[in-house]
Amino acid sequence: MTKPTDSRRQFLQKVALGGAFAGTFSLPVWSDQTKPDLVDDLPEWMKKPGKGFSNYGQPSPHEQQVIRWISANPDALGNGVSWTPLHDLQGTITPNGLHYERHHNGVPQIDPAQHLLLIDGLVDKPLRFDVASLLRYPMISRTCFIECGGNSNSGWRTNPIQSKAGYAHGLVSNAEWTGIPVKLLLKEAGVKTDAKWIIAEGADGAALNISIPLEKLLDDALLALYQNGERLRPENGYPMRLVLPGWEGILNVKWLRQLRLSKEPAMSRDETSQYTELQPDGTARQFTFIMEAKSLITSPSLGMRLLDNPGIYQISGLAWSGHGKITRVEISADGGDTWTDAELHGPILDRAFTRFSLPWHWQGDYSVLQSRATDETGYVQPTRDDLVANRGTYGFFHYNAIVSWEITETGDINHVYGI
Ligand SMILES: Nc1nc2c(c(=O)[nH]1)N[C@H]1C(S)=C(S)[C@@H](COP(=O)(O)O)O[C@H]1N2
Ligand SMILES: [Mo]
Repeated sequence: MTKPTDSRRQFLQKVALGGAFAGTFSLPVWSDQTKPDLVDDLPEWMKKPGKGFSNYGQPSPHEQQVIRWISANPDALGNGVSWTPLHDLQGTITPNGLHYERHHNGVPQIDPAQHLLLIDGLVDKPLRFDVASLLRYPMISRTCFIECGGNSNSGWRTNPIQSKAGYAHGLVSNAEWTGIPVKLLLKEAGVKTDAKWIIAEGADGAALNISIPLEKLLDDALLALYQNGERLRPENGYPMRLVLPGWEGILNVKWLRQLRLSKEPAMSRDETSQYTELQPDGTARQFTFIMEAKSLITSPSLGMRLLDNPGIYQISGLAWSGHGKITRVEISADGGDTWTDAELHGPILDRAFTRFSLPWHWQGDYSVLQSRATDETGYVQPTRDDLVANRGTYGFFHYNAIVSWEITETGDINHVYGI
């Protein structure tokens, strides 16, 4: 194993997308320079009329490998997760059919004509809404990520799991949600002064309930009805769900049926026995609402191979923070000894995915690729060693350490915990 002496030289800053092209490097070219005979060489699909129209479009049959990976309880198939294939996607918006899923007891098949939302408890007047009346309220759109508190938690294991990027870190997705600001509905109900918490309940077979501080619901919480322009998918909460930008997935209650205002949290199952984190000193963290900054190189990543030896590769990935905007992503090719700033692709949105990239000249030697995110609060994504030193390895939730991809001399990629 040989370490590159100065990995910074391997990054081609001057050809970065959106940057100045006036640098010392010329743009790499991969196009085939031979000129095919375009007239005689027509492909089959140009020699006959194409297929007709479709009522609802589907991906190309050649993209059938781009799927959510399901990991469900064999004894209770509706309990488990399915992972977004982040390694197969580009840009920042997660297509609705690939938004990750986390269900505690399956996907209820809700008839919207029968679904009701109740706002009660410490309010001046309890309110009940059907879907049709909610659709008449003023709506806003907000692009943000939702991330499960358990995302990436295989990182707590002793040995690095050898799963593709999305199948270890894809319990996070990013969508444009459209719906009603919850504060509007709470105002209508009239919040009593002693109300401090809201207990939200879903209309699924789990009747999942969870306590949320009232301030968040009076701030930026959304009662979402639309997801990337269309009505919510059943898996993601149809006909309505809470979206709490930047806050742990469990709080984004799907199939929402009740908001009960109260003085105290409910101390429900999912905020006591689950979604709490055992710390090294024997105490447990509770109500850890905000998802801290994280980043992930999605390409190159495990399951891919570097074919040219040596060659130029676009390092590309995603960064996000529940505290606000991403301000910086740095890349290392030597396991964290030296770092180079990646290009951030705009628009950089608050508590949403930010795509980053950096062209890298792989010299054919052993490398360990890492990305490190910083958010607008100045918080820097920790190394795994730092995270484990602070939290131990029994916390289960909120794993956000730097991810390392080992590149071997043959261009193979493995998940490692460092160099
Ligand atoms: N009613 C209800 N809401 C729920 C859940 C659930 O099982 N039932 N799962 C929660 C958890 S743990 C997460 S991470 C997110 C997942 O949202 P998604 O399936 O749309 O990605 O929904 C939350 N809301
Ligand atoms: Mo979750």
